[in-house]
Amino acid sequence: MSTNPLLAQPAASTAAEAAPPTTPLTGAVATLQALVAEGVDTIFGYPGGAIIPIYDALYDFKDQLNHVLVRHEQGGIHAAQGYARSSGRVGVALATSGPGATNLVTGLADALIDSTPLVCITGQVFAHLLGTDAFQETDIINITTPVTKWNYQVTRAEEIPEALAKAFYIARSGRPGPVLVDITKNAQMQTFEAPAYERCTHVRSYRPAPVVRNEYIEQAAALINSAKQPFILWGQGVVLGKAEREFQEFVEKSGIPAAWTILGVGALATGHPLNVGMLGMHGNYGPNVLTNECDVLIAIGMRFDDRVTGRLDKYAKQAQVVHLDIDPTEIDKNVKTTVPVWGDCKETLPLLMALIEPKKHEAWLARFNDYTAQEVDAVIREELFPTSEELTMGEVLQQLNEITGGEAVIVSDVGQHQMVACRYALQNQSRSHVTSGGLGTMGFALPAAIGAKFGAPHRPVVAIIGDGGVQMTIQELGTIMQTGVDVKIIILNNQFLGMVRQWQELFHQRRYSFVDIQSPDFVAVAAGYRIAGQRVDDRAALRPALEKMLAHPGSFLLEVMVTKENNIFPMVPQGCSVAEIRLR
Ligand SMILES: Cc1ncc(C[n+]2csc(CCOP(=O)(O)OP(=O)(O)O)c2C)c(N)n1
Repeated sequence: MSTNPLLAQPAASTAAEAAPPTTPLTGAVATLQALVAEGVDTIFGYPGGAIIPIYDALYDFKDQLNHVLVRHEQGGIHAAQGYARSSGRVGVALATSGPGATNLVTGLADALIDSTPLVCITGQVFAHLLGTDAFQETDIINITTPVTKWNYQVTRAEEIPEALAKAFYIARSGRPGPVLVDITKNAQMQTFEAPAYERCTHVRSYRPAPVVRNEYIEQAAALINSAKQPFILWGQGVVLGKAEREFQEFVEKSGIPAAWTILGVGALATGHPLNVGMLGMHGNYGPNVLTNECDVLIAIGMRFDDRVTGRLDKYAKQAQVVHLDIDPTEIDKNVKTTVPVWGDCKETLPLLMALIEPKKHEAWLARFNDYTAQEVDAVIREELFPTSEELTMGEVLQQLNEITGGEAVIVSDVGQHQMVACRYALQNQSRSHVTSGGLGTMGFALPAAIGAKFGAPHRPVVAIIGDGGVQMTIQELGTIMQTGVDVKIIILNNQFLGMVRQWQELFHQRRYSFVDIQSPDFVAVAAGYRIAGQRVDDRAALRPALEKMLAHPGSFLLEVMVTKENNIFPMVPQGCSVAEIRLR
């Protein structure tokens, strides 16, 4: 008899006893059981021929899964993103094959660049028809490979549980991101003997959480302890790592001024004395200028995006750089790092905390405050408390802050209003601003706000959208109507594609080329969807209208007519260094 355990055959009776119990299931039911087992409560989707078996099974899962019928698959995936961003959970979107699947592509690209955990499930034609140009067949795996963290096509029902378990694990672990599982129709319909669902905890050749190296923690602490003018830049990694508490403790113990990228906002309250403001092209004056004067730059969970760094060869050249990130491909990608701290900041921040000395950098912090005072005089006061007759976007945010006290989840679209919302919205807690940061997807906010409300049902959700962007996904008012979800929508209407107009004004001699956009009567459109609304074009009406909107039991659309040609300042013009930021 062989002594090699790999060759030893178990006795037949033992094997029969050890076999796990199985249940006959269709692939469609196994798909939904996997979602329930992964803790999913809400899914956003739109049916079609290739995903009918899953929709048929959904009929019997109504008590366990709340399916939100959107009006367009792009709306579905943005809603799933909003859900994920406000709740910290995995967002789920369903779509049929062909056009349904391709309508997800923008959302996938958006979720990948903004590290949003999503599982998208697409129906696909029967396996025997693959590659035949069958009706509504599209090669969604190849189409979505560059815009997903992982994707996979399932052609047999037996593969479904394992594929979905992997999908959820990959979406939420390490640096989160979107995954797509494409399931052929035959796989949804086949019955197979399904073992009990097992969540995935490991995938060969995928290392989501690195082993933290102590020597780098020690080097980083030594640099921080010896720094005279240290500066912290933080990004969404703090939020994704659920490390807000550790981060605040680190900032407070080190006494180091800290500035945020737009996706990191709220990890430290906007009113915290060490929160010195927003980085980047339309960020605050002090953080941009002083990036080029600090001696140690501590980047935490941020990726040195070009909107943050401006011209790279003139970016923080004087500073030693400590970079904490979970994704090793971010380290040294754009900015050369002195000390790389590869790891989850939930783990690395406490290690670093233990080694840093408690300090205060009062003179250095005062410099940030001096710059803030200059920015208030040059820009902020007039934006928030205008002396001009026309309404400004900033005063709408200011009034909103006064009413909500910074407790609302703000969901902003893309353009000038987004920068105003990022700059001026008060944020008392994390996960309070959902916006399309990396991709800058117009049309994101309306559906994302729907998802954000499902993800944070006990918080007020206010979407801030431009008159251009809202027209990209306005059909999702139908989703609001049908679900009754309570989303407040503020359209800041400047009658222009404002951000493009600003660039044409400043850099193209005011040659306004196709930025003058007409809009429908938005309040009438809302009424058509049985959503209450109001239009405001004078200052006296603004505050009462905002109060009415927030007190309204249910969704409400408020259109505010604002100055047509206002520009967002400060601004780091493209191709300039952060230190060349202009106040006007
Ligand atoms: C899908 C998409 N198309 C085009 C753009 C380019 N773009 C960026 S901002 C902007 C103007 C946005 O106008 P509006 O929604 O009215 O907002 P405003 O800037 O006026 O606040 C455009 C066209 C984009 N970001 N996304």
